[in-house]
Amino acid sequence: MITTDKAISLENRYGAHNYHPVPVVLEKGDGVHVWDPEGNRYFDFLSAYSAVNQGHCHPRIINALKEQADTLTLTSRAFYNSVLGEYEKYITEYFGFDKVLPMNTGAEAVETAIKICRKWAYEVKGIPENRAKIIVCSNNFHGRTITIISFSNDPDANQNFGPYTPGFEKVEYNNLSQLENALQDEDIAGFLVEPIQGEAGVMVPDDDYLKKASKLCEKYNALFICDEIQTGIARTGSLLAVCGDCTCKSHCERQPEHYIKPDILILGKALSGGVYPVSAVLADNEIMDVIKPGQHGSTFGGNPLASRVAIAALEVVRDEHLAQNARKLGEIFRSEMKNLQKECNLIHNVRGKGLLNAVEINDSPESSTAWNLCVQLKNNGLLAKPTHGNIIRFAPPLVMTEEQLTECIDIIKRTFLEFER
Ligand code: IF1
Repeated sequence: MITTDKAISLENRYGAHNYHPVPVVLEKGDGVHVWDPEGNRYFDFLSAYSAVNQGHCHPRIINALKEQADTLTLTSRAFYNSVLGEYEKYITEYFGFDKVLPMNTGAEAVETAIKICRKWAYEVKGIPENRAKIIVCSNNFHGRTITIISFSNDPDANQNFGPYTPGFEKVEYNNLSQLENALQDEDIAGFLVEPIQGEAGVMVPDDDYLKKASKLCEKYNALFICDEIQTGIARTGSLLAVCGDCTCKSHCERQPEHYIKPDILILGKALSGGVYPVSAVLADNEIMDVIKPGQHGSTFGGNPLASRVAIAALEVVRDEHLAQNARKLGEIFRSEMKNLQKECNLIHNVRGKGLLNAVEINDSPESSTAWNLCVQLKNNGLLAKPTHGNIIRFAPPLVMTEEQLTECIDIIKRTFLEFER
């Protein structure tokens, strides 16, 4: 039986110090709750960075994992397997694309999308070889590989990891004139964007930004690539953040003018409900078919275990109406946080969509106020963690009930009102 202190000391002694965790040890998870080794219960308001949208250890997903784990876990793609084709059919129909390229982590899926975009640029658009450029946004977060951090402007993410991968142009997020200006370059292959910038502090763009950005990409024959690894799978109150108003594909068919279809869609995290690393890149044939046998892959990509888990995870999102719930609870949460803002001087700004929300603390990013608030929240039974110093991200599992949300809002209010800087 391990204790909190023992677990922390073991991680400090034997683990690389690539994180600075909130001082709590998690031993058990169920739905919106997690427990530490001493049996203290917490509401999880980070959801493993939106990987457990379906709640911790969702029984339908765990059962799918257990059944498949007892049958066949990994074959490699040297052979077919009896689950992958069923999963590929399911996920492509679920999101409305011709094909999927199955991968494992989010960063791998982003790298895959970059490779597909570049190959399409040379073989379909006709950009001269090695000249393809992809537009990205400042303050982006797309993962931690060398190529991805090469186009990051966060020194923590890229300092002393050079030399960097070339072929990326940066524009300001939510700035259509800068995007159109950058698209004039005939070597532009695509535009990679987060529908909401999560790590940057839940930066929500103007309502028409994504629609107009997709139209600009169409006008200049560049691929519109959406990284929905954190915002997708119902987190922001619709199945995908990029298509905003709808909570399912059929709604988009009814109101096609609302529907923004990325040329390449990137998914991860909650694609498995946090049970197993599963990511995916979706595109239609004229883009995906640039990849020929032997040109891309991975040992675990498309394994039967991941496939079964992902089908179950997506079924839960649909059957438990998680997008609708996220939309409803998110509106309540932001409204209550804005009321709290009037009662205390700790809150500078409240923003978000669905259950991806952030409270910007009224102090400098260098201050420890947000951190100290998160430690106090932990002591009061709610787990959250600051991003970029003074922004607290609040993102509970989407299975939360209104009653549980009310209890959590009370914890947050009490913590903020009792807090002394
Ligand atoms: C860490 C951040 C969040 C992502 C988007 C790709 C990836 C992520 C939009 C890569 C991953 C994770 C990574 C994790 C913490 C977390 C994170 F703080 F790092 F930035 F959520 F905001 N695109 N985000 O959010 O997916 O390879 O991790 O599966 O690296 O500390 P991955």
